Amino acid sequence: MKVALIGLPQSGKTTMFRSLTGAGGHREKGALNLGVVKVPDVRVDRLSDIFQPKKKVYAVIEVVEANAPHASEKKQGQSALDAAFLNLVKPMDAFLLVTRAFDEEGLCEPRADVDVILGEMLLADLMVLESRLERDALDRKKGKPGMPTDEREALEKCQALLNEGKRVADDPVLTANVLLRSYAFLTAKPVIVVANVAEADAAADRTAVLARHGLPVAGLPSFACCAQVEAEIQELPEDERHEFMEAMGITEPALNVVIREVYQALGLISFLTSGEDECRAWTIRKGTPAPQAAGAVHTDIEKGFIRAEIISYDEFISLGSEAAAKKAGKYRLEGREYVIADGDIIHFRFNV
Ligand SMILES: Nc1nc2c(ncn2[C@@H]2O[C@H](COP(=O)(O)OP(=O)(O)O)[C@@H](O)[C@H]2O)c(=O)[nH]1
Ligand SMILES: [Mg+2]
Repeated sequence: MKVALIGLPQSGKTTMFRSLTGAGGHREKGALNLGVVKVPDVRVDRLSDIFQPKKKVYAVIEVVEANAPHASEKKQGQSALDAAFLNLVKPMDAFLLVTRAFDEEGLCEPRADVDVILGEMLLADLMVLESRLERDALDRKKGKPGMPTDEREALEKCQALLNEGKRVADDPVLTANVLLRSYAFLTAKPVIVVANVAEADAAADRTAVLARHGLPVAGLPSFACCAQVEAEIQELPEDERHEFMEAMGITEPALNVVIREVYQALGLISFLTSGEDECRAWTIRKGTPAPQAAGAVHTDIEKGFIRAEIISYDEFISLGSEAAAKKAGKYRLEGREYVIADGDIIHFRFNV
C-alpha cells in the first residue's frame, strides 16, 4: 500500500513524515522523502514469542511526501498541481492531507487550506477528463470510432459529479469502474485529513479541536494530532516512548490512528504466517480469496495453490501452541473459494 502526504507548503508534511517513519524508516531520493511505516501488530509479536522465529516481519505501508506547489504559482484556468506532483501521486492508494492548525497566532486557516487542496484535485481531474473527451469528440467528427461508448458515458458521469463539486469517490459505482482505472483520478482515492495542531493541543480532546478548526470535512475521515510531538515520540528509543507519551498526556500515537484510518479507508485486513523461519503479517483487501492472498506471499504459491491450512489467531492463542492446535483438530483445510478473514494464520499448500 502506498500513501502520499499532501498539503500546502509549511503545513507540516515533513514533520508528519518523520512522525510516521521514525528515526530509521526514511530515506531520501533526490528531493523526495520516501519511507516505510511498519504496521504495529501485537499478533506478530505474540506469535514470535511462541515460535521464536529467525525473522519477525510487520506489514508495511509506503509513504511519500508530495509537495503541492503554492497557489501563487498557479496559471490561470489551470490546476496548481503540476505534472511532477501528478506523476508522483498517480500510483498512490490514498492521501493523507495535512493541514496547518498549529499556528493560531499567525495565519492559519486549516479548513480553507483543506478546501484549496480538495478543489485543486477536483480541477486536475476535470482537466484530464475534459481533454480526453474533447479529443474523442474531435476523432468522431473526423469519422474515427473514438472511445468505447461505455467509457465515454462513465467519463461524462464523472464530469457531472466533479462539476457539482463532488469527488469521484463519492460515487462507489464509478470508483469501482474498471474502465476508469487507467485515468487514476485523484478524487477517486481516499483522503484522510490530518489537522496538525499546536503542542498545547497535543493531548486535547480531538473532536473538540477539530470542531474549533471547522473540521471534519463532510465525508472525509479526519483527526487531529501534533506532528511535532508525534515526530519526537517516534524518534525516541522504543522503551522511552511510553513514558514520554504519558508525560504529554497522549494515549495513542498518531501513527496508530493513521494506520487504522488507512486500513479502514482502503478496506484492508491482515493475515499471518508463522513458523520457525518467520512470523509475519501480510496486507490484503477484504474479500480476497485464498489463492490471491497466497499471491501476496509469492506468485508461485498462487499459481500452484492447492489448499490453505487455516486457524484463526484467537483460536491459536487460546490453545497456545501449534501442537495443541493440531491435537485439537483446529486447523481447517480451505479451498480456492475461501475468503480470507482478518487474523487468519495460514499455511499454504502448493506445488511448483
Ligand atoms: N509548533 C509546531 N510547529 C510545527 C509543527 N509541525 C510543523 N511545524 C513547523 O512548521 C514548519 C513547516 O513544517 P514542515 O513539516 O517542514 O512542513 P511541509 O512544508 O509541509 O513539509 C517547520 O518549521 C516545522 O518545524 C507542529 O505540530 N507544531
Ligand atoms: Mg516538506
